[in-house]
Amino acid sequence: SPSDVFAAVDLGASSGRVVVGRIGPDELALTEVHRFPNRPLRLPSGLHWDIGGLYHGMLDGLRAAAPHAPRSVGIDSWAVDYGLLDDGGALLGLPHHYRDSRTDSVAPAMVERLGAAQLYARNGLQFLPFNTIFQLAAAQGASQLRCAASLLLVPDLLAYWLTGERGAEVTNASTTGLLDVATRRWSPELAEAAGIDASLLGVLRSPGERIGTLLPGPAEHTGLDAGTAVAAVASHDTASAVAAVPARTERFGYVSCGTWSLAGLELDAPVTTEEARGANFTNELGVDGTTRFLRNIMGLWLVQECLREWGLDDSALPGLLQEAAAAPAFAGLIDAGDPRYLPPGNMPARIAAHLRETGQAEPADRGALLRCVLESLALAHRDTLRRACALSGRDIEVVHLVGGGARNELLCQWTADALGLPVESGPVEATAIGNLAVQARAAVPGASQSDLRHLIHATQRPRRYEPAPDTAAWDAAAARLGLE
Ligand code: ADP
Ligand code: LRH
Repeated sequence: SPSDVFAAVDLGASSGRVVVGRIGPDELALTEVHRFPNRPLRLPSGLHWDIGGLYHGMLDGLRAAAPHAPRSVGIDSWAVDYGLLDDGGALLGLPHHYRDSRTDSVAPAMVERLGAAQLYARNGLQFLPFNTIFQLAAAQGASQLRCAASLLLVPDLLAYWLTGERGAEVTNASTTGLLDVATRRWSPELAEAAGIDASLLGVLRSPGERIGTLLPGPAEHTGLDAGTAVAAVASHDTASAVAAVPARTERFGYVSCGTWSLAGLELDAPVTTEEARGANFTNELGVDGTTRFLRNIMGLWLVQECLREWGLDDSALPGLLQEAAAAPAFAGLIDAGDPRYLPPGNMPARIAAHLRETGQAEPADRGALLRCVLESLALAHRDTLRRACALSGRDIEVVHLVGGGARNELLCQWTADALGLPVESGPVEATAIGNLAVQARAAVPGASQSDLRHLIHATQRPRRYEPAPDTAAWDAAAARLGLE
């Protein structure tokens, strides 16, 4: 058949899904066969991922995918977090959640010790307190780390449970802080700095490589053919999302907008200048050896945590967004890149406190609070993309906003207005599509990334938001926050 079927397991911080894709030269048809919530566990040992629940969600999804007879399965998830295995392959405790507070003081102390410039020259990463290198430093002395024989990032851990094969997919490895930005190999010096034996780190594999086939247990549980391949994809969700940006020009910026907003550019090579470090830009690896030059913005996490505090879920969003649209413009603004928003809890109160501290009025109601968050996110998108262009010497003519945030019309329009550039929104499921696309390219040699982007554009038409005629109001708002 000219079309092939693949399955994507895509684990986001807020939910997991399994998507089946039928892909051919002119076809990209998606079926979401399973979706499940991703609920972290707060335990005496800290904030953890419910890795068993996620494994179950994946298997249930693969069972729903089995009747479609996928040729291969690919797994992606959020970055940086890992499980440790002992020498027999047993998991040593629940993986920590990147929002756990145990790195709070360890991370800055480690940067101080190693030197921020030296660290950036070596790994090219923005400072985020949860980078794996800092998590490992925080775990020094823990019995689990002492007993560990290997460290597997979350998608690699799940792939290990499916296939029995261990390894480290390179796009996700590039988020750990342990990969050398120049050689794209594990850095023995950085492993030593993190206090681990470099032998813990798995053999690197690239998107498109075959990991293995299903073990009898998962094959039986899911009903998938035992010969079904598990393929390495761009297992960092953001790398998959960027791979699926339906760009038709090279002059594009992107915002991968879900729990986080990851805003930046796709480059041929890293930018590790002192200016890029000062602006806290990261150089993560994309497919085909590209660099994702971007910065993390708190994203829709701010909204998710307000909803949670109010006892609501996403189904309340359409109504609340109408209230936000009716609330006064630019009444209160926050820095949506501020690390104070990293931990969970009390989000509306924390935002109100931030507004008070900066001499601004507290929001009158939920609509006003939501407006503050969305305008602030649009300003952060603008600041980040403008700086990315300045730092890399590149120019853009369009911004692609993909992920769940593409459903938020206010955020898309305001991002366009703030930047004075058109925003093309969607696909909402860019990450799953990027996961599937890498599998399809591996199965059908010769297909290029740009062919795939055109196919995605043709089959998942983005919605276009034209910017307002001038940016004066947004310029003034940006100036209030000291942003570009
Ligand atoms: P992640 O992959 O990080 O878990 P998603 O890309 O799935 O996140 O995006 C989830 C976000 O999408 C939600 O937090 C919410 O803000 C947004 N969203 C979901 N449904 C809607 C909707 N109907 N209208 C506007 N935004 C929505
Ligand atoms: C988005 C994401 C992001 C990382 C964060 C930990 O889901 O992978 O790219 O910085 O989670």
